[in-house]
Amino acid sequence: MLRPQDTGTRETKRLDGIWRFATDRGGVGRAEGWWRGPLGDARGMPVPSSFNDVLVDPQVHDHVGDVWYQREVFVPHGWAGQRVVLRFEAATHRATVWIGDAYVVEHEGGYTPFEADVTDLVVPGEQCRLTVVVNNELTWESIPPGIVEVLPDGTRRQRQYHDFFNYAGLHRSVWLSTTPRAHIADVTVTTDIDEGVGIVRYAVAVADAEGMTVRVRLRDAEGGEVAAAEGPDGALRVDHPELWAPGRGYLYDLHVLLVDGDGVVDRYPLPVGIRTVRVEGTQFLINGEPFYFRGFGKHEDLNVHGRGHDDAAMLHDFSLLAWIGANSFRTSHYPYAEEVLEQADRQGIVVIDETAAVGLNLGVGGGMFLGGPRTTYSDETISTATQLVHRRAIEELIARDKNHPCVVLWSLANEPESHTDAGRAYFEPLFAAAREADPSRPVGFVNMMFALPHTCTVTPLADVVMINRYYGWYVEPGDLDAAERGLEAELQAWATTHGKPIIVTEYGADTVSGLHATDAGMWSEEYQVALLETYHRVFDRTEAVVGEHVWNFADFATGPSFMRVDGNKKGVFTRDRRPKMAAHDLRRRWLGAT
Ligand code: BDP
Repeated sequence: MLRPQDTGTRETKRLDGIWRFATDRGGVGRAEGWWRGPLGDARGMPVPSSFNDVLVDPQVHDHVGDVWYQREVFVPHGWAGQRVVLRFEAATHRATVWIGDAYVVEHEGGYTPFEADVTDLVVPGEQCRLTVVVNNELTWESIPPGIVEVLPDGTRRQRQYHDFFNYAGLHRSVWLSTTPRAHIADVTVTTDIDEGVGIVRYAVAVADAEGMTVRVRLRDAEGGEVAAAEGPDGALRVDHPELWAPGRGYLYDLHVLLVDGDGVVDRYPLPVGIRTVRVEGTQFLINGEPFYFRGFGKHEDLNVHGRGHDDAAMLHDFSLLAWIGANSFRTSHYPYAEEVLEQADRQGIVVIDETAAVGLNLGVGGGMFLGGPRTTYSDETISTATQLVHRRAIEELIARDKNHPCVVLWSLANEPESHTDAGRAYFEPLFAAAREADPSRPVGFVNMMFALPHTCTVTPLADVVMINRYYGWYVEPGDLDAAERGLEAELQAWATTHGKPIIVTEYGADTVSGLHATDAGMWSEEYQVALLETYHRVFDRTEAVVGEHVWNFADFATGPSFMRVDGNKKGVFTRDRRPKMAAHDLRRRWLGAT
């Protein structure tokens, strides 16, 4: 699925702005057909944004169920004769869409785009009513999972198995766009380096284009043509290629043309970075060179916006990554906005791309439910129905992000139950699906401490070991000597048992910005620095460790919990992006800055 863009043959109209918005407290909107007319009792709500924190209204903030968005859309008169497409980049966690009275499309999964051909539902030069119902409930059949409790008075309450706040709404842009009727439907690019020559393999899918021809031209960053070919798939050879590399986001432009005789029917340019990714023994190789991941697990999380995309905030985060000397991050715990990946491509930042499968582990979350279910994989909990949704989430993620050079590794889940045969049975088909969808990149998942080197049943399926560890925080709290011993012993065991590269995808300490202590007590800035330095000593002694991603880049909002004070405070930056002491310390380690 190609992202809309303006080209010589395509036009776009972003439908961002303030939409009419209503919470459906009684859950009656679908039965009453709210899309058939203007929403009653509507308030304004910005798109893109989470709806939760914009208004000062606890009933909106904590709403569980359906919310309705609506606006009028003018379809440009010049679009007559074109194919018109409506696209949502993210509706969290599921949505159904109507134009006027007509049903258009529905989609499950809060972080991948969906679109529909609406040519027959709109009239160029006229206005139409666009209505979307977005549902934010997490259940056993959603990724991530959760439980909706219905209280005696009918109020719905969300229980979930992850700490970050369940932000919801239209988090990313909504687009109306055109393509010609005969059009380029998809482009897939993989790259290789063959004795110094760059190879760009491409495959172009077209629609309604019988008898037409595909042509591709590859241009360098200055616009000079370096290779060209004809046909829907093939390989381009680039002599003396400028490689895409960490810290150097060099991009070529693959110009795809659909031609009919001499006439260009459709054109679509795609940025392409030539690079290779391979795992060899305990090394993670980019362009044949050992790569060491320095960076963070992040969140899409901001004051007021929630998880809503914001270009200014995004560029500021990237600027902070450069300032601190990070070369990579993980899209914990869901696919991020496409703008983020585009920026990572340009900036040469390496990305571990993760699905929204977090909390598939009732051994952790079960306790929070005080008697809730404890068996993770069963017909009543994480079942084959969940697995099917998870599989689609993986396929949609790969379909969306396959062409980004920044993405070097797929993460299929965060901290699932992975020490049991049931976990292995659940994940085996998912690894197979990911490898089928993308044979070119390594695949992994993020392990949590219940599954150790000799008991983890899922790591054998993965190309790399990714582990989250909290020695010195949840384990051996306050005792960094014990933490150092425990961490070192465990990392050695991972290295010898599996012989794969190890990325420590989370480690950190909750830290209240401004809290200082001479004895480096827990929650102080001094403790965060001391904990990170402890881990770094161990990493530097362990050859198989090829990456350190501190948890978290910034403080972030969570649901209510006795373990959190105004959110998760493991950020190296505060939620408004001010550095804690640890940020300066990391900058010294990563950049040698003084
Ligand atoms: C890890 C989770 C992460 C949490 C973190 C924490 O992967 O989402 O925020 O713990 O507790 O287990 O800070």
